[in-house]
Amino acid sequence: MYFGNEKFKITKIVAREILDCRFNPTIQVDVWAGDGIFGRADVPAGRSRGEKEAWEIRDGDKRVFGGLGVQQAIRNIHEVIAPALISMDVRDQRSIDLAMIKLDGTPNKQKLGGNAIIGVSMAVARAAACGCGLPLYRYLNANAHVLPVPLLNYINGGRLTSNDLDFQEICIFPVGAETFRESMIIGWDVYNALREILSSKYGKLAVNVGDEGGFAPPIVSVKEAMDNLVRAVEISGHSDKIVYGFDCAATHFYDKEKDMYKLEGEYRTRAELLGFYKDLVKSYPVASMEDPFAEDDIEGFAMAAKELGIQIVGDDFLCTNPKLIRERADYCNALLLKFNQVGTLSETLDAAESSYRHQFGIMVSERSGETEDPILADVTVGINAGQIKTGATRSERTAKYNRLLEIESELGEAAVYAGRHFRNPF
Ligand code: 2PG
Ligand code: MG
Repeated sequence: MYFGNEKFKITKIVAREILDCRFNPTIQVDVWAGDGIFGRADVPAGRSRGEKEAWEIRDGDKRVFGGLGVQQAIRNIHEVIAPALISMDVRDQRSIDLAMIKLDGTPNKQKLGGNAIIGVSMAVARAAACGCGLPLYRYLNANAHVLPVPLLNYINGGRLTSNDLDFQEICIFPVGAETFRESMIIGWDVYNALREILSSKYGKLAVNVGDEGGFAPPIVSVKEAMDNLVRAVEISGHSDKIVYGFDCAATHFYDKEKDMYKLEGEYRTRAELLGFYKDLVKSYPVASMEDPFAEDDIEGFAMAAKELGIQIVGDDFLCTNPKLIRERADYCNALLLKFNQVGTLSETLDAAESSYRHQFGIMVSERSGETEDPILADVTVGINAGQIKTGATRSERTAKYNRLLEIESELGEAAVYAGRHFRNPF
């Protein structure tokens, strides 16, 4: 505890209802301390959520925002959380997060709401950085210097669109760029080449975009989607700089009763699905696969981690939860890090640290329902993560890229783009 410095003591916490990029309500939190210290954070929302995620409190009153309002979570901030945190030092992130965890008292933050708690937790960090006169990434880490490789989600499927592609995200990964800025230039070239290919092959409607700003063409087959993407990469002249990544989000095509996966219209056993993945890895330079099996399919994950020879990322499988990371570390080799899955910044940092100690790669991730808040860019650099996943186009996604461009120029020569070392930047 940092006693006696009035300047850093929390004086006021104010939360309000705002809208995310899907026009759904979410929470914005302002934290004030001392004399003019201020931090603000917005809470994102997932659509393809893991069962073990921190609980998101929604009002349920169908007359307002179809039941998705967050007024109760906001009341919890004003009436329960704020009174307990007033006078605490904004730099004492861990004690503040622990105080909220204790006030909630449930294992998944069900009482006060994971959405309420993470909003306060992030706004506290921003206020602390403001009070210290530092950008957030620098406040989090004096040695922050790694710029992540962006996993650019150019073909959207699954729950992010209305097409029939089962994989949720088909992405390029510009590992051969020299800088983050160059990764954006490469991204622009490929995105625009892909637009041309898709609209000439499938018609104008094929270049409408999904929830994360990638195209949502009427394609069912993963290989067909990949062939188009690979062609776009070839046309743009960047084949030597790009590998590929998927978020299979397999929880959503798993049939629990049959214990089978329904992919591209066919029921498949675990072994058959693994065979499908092996074929993909053989056919294209795939470097990363997220949630290739359902969230509790340890057997499936174990096979993928052992036999595919690529990065296997746990999203629903790990839920950014330090306990799950410990228990499941042998069955994947990278963490998808989403703050609101676990519900406090301290636990998010624990999850990152635990992942590094297990020799994991870390990919910091947006949610499909984002706001303009770019906080995840700062946290990505703050933990020197080598990878970020934040969709494709549209301002709630580019806000994160823009912040990374800003950080890269601010760091100047100290900035290191993770590139081909994305799993282990140094
Ligand atoms: C995912 C994410 C983000 P959501 O599954 O990785 O891309 O989707 O936020 O809906 O969970
Ligand atoms: Mg996912």
